[in-house]
Amino acid sequence: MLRHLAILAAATLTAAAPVPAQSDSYTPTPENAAARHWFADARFGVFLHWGLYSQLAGGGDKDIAEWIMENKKISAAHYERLAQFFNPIHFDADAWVRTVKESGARYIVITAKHHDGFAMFASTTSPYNVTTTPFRRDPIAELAAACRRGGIKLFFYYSQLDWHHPDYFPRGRTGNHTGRPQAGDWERYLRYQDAQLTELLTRYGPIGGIWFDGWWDQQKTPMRDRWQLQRTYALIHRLQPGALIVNNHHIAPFPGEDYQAFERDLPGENTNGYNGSVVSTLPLEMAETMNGSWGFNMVDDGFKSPATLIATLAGAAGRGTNLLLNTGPMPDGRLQPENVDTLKAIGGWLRINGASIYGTRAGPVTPQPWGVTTQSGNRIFVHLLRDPGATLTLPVRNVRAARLLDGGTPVRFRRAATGIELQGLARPATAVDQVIALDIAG
Ligand code: JFZ
Repeated sequence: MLRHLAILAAATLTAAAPVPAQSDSYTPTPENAAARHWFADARFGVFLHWGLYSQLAGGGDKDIAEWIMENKKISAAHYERLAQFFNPIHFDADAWVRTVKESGARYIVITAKHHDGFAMFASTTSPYNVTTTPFRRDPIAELAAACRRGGIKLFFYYSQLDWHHPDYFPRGRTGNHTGRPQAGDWERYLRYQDAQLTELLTRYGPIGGIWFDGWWDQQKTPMRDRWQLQRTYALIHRLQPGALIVNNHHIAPFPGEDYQAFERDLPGENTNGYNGSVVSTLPLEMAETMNGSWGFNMVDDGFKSPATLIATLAGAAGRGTNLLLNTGPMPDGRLQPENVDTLKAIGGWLRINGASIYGTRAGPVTPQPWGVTTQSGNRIFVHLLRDPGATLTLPVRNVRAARLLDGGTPVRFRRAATGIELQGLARPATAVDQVIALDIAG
């Protein structure tokens, strides 16, 4: 940061032309700009947390899943044993993709490597990868092929933080109970990371992008720019210019990042204390769990209802944000049946109401107690997430027609001083999200 300020100051003294701020210095390629547009249009993705930890299923603790190595202070040597048992005999990539398609989601983000450091893909950088387990197959390759067949874009979650690699040193906030020697070559770790990313970007066809996590582990250690993000991001954009980069660091995006991630909160909200208030002008995405857990947890039955999650999806769309909805596949390779049911229910709603979500941007009315608006061309969608009463005044002009999106029943309206007043509204108490489509003059 100080270095950037120094460069800016020096540049200001010598150059007459305005100096772009550091955050503007990255110009996306045309492929990348097109991918961002595709991404914002997609509006709904499925997040998959799957790894060695899935086998432990939280160990009976509702609050533990993919963090079990850290939470239970398991040494790297002991945790490695899990690789000897990994054999998800029911894994069927096409079945996963079918479920994702039935949910209406347009993309998948899967954990290629989580904090435990285990590569779920065939990596030649280290034997600590899925092909050295009894399973021997490369589930990432199978999923990439199934996604290609199914027209689903595939993104890779990649943890910069690593609880296993000895060269992840100096250690950060976590990973301090793994029994690794207090020594390591940080530059060698970065080379390992870049080598794995190169594999992910060259062996699985065109991918949607890389979803980084774990940056924050080094946040409180003295060398804050230890990550050399620009070097890693440049590598990715060079290998696949259309691949999008996102980093779950919970602060304002760095140059090179193509969209901004929010964790279990809508942009601008911060109920979990994870997200700062900065909402950038990049495309936005909010990741959310179906129960309380990212990785499979056998005792967490606190499943959010389809209605709740559809409201989250619409609420996100009304804020110009994608929903990335998580499910943690089970150790046998199947998706959790409860989650499959929920995904199908969301898909059922989207088949009828998808026009109010896909391809939309945030609508002209900011989020309200009754719901949100989205817009696509000359159509504005009013999402009634709660009963607004019989009439609703909206600051929208030039309305030609108003109809329920589901069924097309006309909705009465009259011009009001500030826009229009919708009349005779009767949102059924059982409605999840009653959508009214307004046609406006072009
Ligand atoms: C991260 C991961 O740690 C988690 O396992 C999961 O993959 C999720 C999607 O992303 O979650 C975080 C990241 C940062 C903080 C908390 C949880 N943080 O800074 O407090």
